Amino acid sequence: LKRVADDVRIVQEEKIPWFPKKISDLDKCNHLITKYDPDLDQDHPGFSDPEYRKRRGIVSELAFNYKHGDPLPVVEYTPEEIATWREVYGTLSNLYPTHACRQFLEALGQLESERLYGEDKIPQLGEVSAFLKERTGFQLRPVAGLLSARDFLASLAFRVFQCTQYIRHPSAPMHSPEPDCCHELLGHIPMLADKEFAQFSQLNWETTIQNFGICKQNGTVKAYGAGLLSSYGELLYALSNEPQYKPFNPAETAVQPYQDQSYQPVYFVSESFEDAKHKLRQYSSTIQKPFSIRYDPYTCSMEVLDEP
Ligand code: NLE
Repeated sequence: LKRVADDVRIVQEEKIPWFPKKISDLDKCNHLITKYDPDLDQDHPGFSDPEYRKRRGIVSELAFNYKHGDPLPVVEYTPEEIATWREVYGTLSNLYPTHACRQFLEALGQLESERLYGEDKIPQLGEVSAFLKERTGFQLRPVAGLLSARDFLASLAFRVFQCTQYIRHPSAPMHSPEPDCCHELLGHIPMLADKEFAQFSQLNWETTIQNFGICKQNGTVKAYGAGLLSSYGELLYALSNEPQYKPFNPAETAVQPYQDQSYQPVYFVSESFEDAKHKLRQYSSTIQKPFSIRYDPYTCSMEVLDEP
């Protein structure tokens, strides 16, 4: 009888798809979604610019060659790239005080006062990673493009955030169809410097709300989604009265496809971070799993626990 039970267990285990168990396994979590990249997407602003595509390829190569434990690659940005950054940074800086949530503004203030962020240089991943590590234990690794949701979320479980290093095309600074360094550095990094948000990101999060979420704060609505905080086109649109708003409900947002070609048709509004966290916890407890998992922060690895 015991034998049968063992056999059944082995069969069950084989059905569970592979997932990273230790932090260096993230070297295998680099599956990209290529539909928005400039080589394949005809609507990408860089599609008909061979110079741009070549440059993006060189920067992406750094990420393909990266292995856990290597120093984070340094990119020597060109004056034209820095000009794009200046445009994005300058425009967004004027919008943040009225459009971004409190946690974001606090972290951005710190990044600026430590001179990591400013209009004149594109921050390098190494220094930003060190900043985050001291605050919330998050660290960065480079990625070559838009990651699959599975690999993206798996990295968060290790408090690792995967960042692109190339920059958007200069013809479209207000919105990029794919992540770029403006999106990572301005959209995601400041939020990951907030303790509560970092904790939340590691535990259970999902990609639509992480990129396009809005929350109520002091009687008005503010953006906390990274896709909004890095796109001044969409940031203005999302907080105008044009789009449709729905109360945040994990079961619904989890299946809402987001689209990067242009702005979202609907945005989900949380009552507060507290409330969003509570709702997500409740939702994730309804997801059936054949085992549970515990993150061991000393070894940076996952312990798989059998269900009692
Ligand atoms: N649309 C965003 C931006 O322009 O910064 C990027 C979204 C990546 C998911």
